[in-house]
Amino acid sequence: MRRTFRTRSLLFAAVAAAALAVTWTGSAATAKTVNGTVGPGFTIRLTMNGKQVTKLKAGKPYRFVISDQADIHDFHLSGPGLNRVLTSVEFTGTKSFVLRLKKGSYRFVCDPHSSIMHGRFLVS
Ligand SMILES: [Cu+2]
Repeated sequence: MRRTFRTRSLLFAAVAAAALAVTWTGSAATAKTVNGTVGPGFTIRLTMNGKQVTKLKAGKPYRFVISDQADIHDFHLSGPGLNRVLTSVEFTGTKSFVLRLKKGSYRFVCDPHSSIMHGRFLVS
């Protein structure tokens, strides 16, 4: 009887601590990850859980993890209130950004090859 109570208390404490940990690390930790990939060929993609991103929610934080796999491409994201080169042409590697997007249509391109390397998604 006593042992059961103690076990439950410990379990409760652990759950409470976990809940606090989430609160402390803030919204960035709870942001869903969106994966951007550009290169190594002439491709640019934006995916979430392996599926192409077509819509995201306005005002929610998303962690954009951009993998730039060539020094001839960049990853340029633009839309309402945003016009940002997330990875430059010279850069290769991965960068991470937590972004909150506004309602509207967003476009991502590789600037040097924007006629063939581009995509878009909606935020609502
Ligand atoms: Cu390119």
